[in-house]
Amino acid sequence: MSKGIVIDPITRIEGHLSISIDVASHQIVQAHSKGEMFRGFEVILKGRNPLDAQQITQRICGVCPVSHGMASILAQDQAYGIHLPENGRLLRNLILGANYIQSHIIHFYHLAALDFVDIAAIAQYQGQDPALQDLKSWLRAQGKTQALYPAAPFLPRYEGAYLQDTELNLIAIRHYLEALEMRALAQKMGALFSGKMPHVASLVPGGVTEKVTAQNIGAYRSMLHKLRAFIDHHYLPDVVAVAKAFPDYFRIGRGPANFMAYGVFPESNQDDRRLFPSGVLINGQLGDFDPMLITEDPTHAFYQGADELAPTRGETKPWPKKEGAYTWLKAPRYGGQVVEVGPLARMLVAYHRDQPASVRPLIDRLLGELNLTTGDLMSTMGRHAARALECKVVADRCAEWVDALRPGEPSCSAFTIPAKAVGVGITEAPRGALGHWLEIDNGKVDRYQCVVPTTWNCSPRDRRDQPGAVEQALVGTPIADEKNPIEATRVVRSFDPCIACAVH
Ligand code: NFE
Ligand code: MG
Repeated sequence: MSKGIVIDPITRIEGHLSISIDVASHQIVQAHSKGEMFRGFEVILKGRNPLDAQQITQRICGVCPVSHGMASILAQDQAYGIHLPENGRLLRNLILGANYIQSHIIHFYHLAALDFVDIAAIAQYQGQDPALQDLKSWLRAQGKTQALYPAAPFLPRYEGAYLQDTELNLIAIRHYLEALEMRALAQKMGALFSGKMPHVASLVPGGVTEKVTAQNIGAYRSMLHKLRAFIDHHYLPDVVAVAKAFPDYFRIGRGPANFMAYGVFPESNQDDRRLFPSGVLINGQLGDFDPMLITEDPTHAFYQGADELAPTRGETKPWPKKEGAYTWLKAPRYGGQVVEVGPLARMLVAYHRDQPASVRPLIDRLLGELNLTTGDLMSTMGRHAARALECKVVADRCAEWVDALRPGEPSCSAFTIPAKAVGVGITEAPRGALGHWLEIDNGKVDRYQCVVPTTWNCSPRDRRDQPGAVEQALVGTPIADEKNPIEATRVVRSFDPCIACAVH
C-alpha cells in the first residue's frame, strides 16, 4: 500500500507548483508535477505590434524577465534580418550576465539553502565562541532580529535532519543576509545598461538602446568586483560545505539523465560561438542540438489538440475541464525524449565539449575535493554545484566583456518590421533552455509560442506515458517521515522551478 502526499505550493518563488507523491516503504514510487494556473501570454500577443513582445513577455516572470526579453529580440533580429554592432552584443551579455548572477545567488541562499541550514541554530546558540557572539551582535546591529527569532519567511518548515554544525549554520545565515544585498547589487549592475530591473527597458531588436560611456563601464566593473568576491569567497565554499554535509544528495534526485542546452552568451557577431555551447547528452552520448526535434505534447495538459506539435505550429487553446489532464504545462520533448535543462545541463555539455576552457578544471577540482565522478553530478546536490560554478564562470567572463566595450561607438542597428516574417529566439534563461517562436503577418504577431525551461523540467507525462524530468527525479527518493517530506522538497527545489514561467 502506498500513501499519497501533496506538497502545495512547493516553491519559495512565484507561481503554484504542486507535487503529488506516492510513498511506499519510505520511498517515493510515483510522482506528478502540477502547474495550477493558466496565464495566456501566447494568446495575449496575437495581433499586437511585434515590438510589444519583448516588453510583454518579460512580464511572464520577475526573476528571469531578461531572458524572455532576450529570446523575443533574438527572434525579431532573425525575422528582420538585423546585424548587431559589437557593443550591442556585449551589452546584451552584460545585462543577461547580471541577471544570471542575481538569479543563482537568490536561488541558493533564499530559495534552497533553508532546506539544509538550520535557521533555529541562531536562537539556540549559547556558546562562548567570540566569532559567533559577534554574529549575533552583528545581526542585532543590522536590525535583522528575524534571523535571531525565526518566523516567516523561515517558518513554517518541514522538520528534518538539518546541518548539525552550529558554526556552519550561523555562517550560512550571515551569508543569507549578505546575499540579499548582493542580489540587489547585481540588479543595480544590470540596470546600468538596461534602464531598470527587473523588467528592462533597453533591450531592442538590433542591440541595446543604452549608450556606452566610461562612467557606466567603471560603475559596472566596481559592482562586479564585489559580486565576484562574494561568489568566490562565500557562494562556492558554502555550496561545498553543504555538499560535504549532505553527501547522500549526490545519489538522490537523478532524473532522466538526458540533458539539453541551446547555448547562450554570443561570443561573436560573425559566427554562432557562445560562451556556453549548445548540445545534447542522450544516453551518455554528446550530440549536436537540432531545434527541429522540439515538440510539445498536450496529452495530459489542460489544452485542446491531439498532436505533438513543433513550436512553429504550436497552439494555446485552454480546456480546463479536459479529462485525463492534470497540469497547465504542456510536455516539451526532444526527438520524443525527456530531457533536463538548466545549469547542470549547460555545465555537462560544456564539460564534454571542453568549452569554455574554464569549465572542465573547475568541475574536476570540485569532483576531486568531494571524491566524486561526473555521474554523481546528475543529482540534487550536483544541480546546486553546477549552478554555483556557472555563476562564477559567467561573472568572470562579464569582467572581460565589460573591458571590451567601446565608448562612443553605436550599440544598436536600425531596422524595419516586414509585413510577413518568421523568427526564432533560442537562448538560455538561468533555469535552462528557452525559445520564443514568432510569426508575423500583416506587420502584426500572428503566432507566438514560448517553450520555457521549467516547462521542460516540470512537464507532465506525455502520450507515451513518459513522466517529466522532475517526476522521474522524485522516484526512488527516500522519505524518512511522511509528515515531513523534506527530501522531496530538496529534490524539486534543486531544479529551481518557476511555475509562472512554465505556464506563461
Ligand atoms: Ni520565472 Fe524562467 C528562468 C524562464 S524558468 S524563472 O530562468 O524562461 O522556466
Ligand atoms: Mg508555450
